[in-house]
Amino acid sequence: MLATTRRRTLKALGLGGAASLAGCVSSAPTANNAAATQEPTEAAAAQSVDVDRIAADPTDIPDPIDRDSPAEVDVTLHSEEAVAEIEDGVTFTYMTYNGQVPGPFIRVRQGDTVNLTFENDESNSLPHNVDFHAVAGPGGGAEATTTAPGESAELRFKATYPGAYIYHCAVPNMDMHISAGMFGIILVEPPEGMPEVDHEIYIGQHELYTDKPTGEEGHHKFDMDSMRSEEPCYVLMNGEKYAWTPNGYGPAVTAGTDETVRVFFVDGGPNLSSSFHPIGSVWETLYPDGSLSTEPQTHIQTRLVPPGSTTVATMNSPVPGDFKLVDHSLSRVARKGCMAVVRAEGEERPDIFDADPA
Ligand SMILES: [Cu+2]
Repeated sequence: MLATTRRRTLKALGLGGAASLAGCVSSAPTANNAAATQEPTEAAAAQSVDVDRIAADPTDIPDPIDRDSPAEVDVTLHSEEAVAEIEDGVTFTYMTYNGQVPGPFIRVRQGDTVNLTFENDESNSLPHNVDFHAVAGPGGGAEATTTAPGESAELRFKATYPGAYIYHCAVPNMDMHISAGMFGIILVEPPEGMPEVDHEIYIGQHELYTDKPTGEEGHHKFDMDSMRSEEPCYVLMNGEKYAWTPNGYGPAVTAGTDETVRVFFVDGGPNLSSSFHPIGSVWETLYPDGSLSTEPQTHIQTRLVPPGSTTVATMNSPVPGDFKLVDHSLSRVARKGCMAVVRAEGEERPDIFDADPA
């Protein structure tokens, strides 16, 4: 019975396979008149991809820190401009750290010294850098790491305060670079560490501004006008439409009904806040804005996460099923691709949830 209910829900959320309707940019052609207004010289065909999967693996997180003294940690971030698919048949030239969105999850301990090497790939076309909100220093390191294609820079910093922080590109067109994919999380664990959990996942939300309606096949170029008016064509979790759902690469994680999942969530933006909610559940514990030096809140249904911030939250489900992580501004879910799924497996618990009591 639960399976039927789940299918019905997926259909209601627009996951049945139908293409989204056009209209993310007021000046863009709609699906109905695209052929009439398309420029004949425009290379509309999807391009061959440089990266097969731009969506970062949500479980690709360094292990919790098992040290009781500070250390020096070497980190390399390599900026890469790369063509990849937003969804089937729709390509875009992303800007990334290490060829993935969001960028690599960096995990250190308060008091650690980070030796950062920042590389700008020689095949890139633009300068890039990195601004860490975990850095106590001018620009979060942005000026110190600004490099032209083919160059590299080094930055040494001490992680003086704990928390989960965004890092992002901060060149003058920073909104464009973040929108194209240049953001991630650096976690600075407090000296005592964090409570033990069974699973950890890493999800990054951001929005893409392109020159074609959502879902129109072909190569989408970045569109400054839709960014200026803050009307994105796509709002995504981990860089691709429904990437970590059963309709994409599969659930972000599969956990037992007796297990706890910790979600590290970052909103790259550059402009939209996320109303972060687990459908069919609540956040059991939640550290607002990734602040780990406060007590967590408990039983939070929806948490606003502004651009340039994070949240760290745990969830668990006593009953099996698929639990959709969404931005509760639900048009972004139904029409713009914003969703990830956490799957719970275990015994049915009709005393808690019974979809067919008759
Ligand atoms: Cu950049």
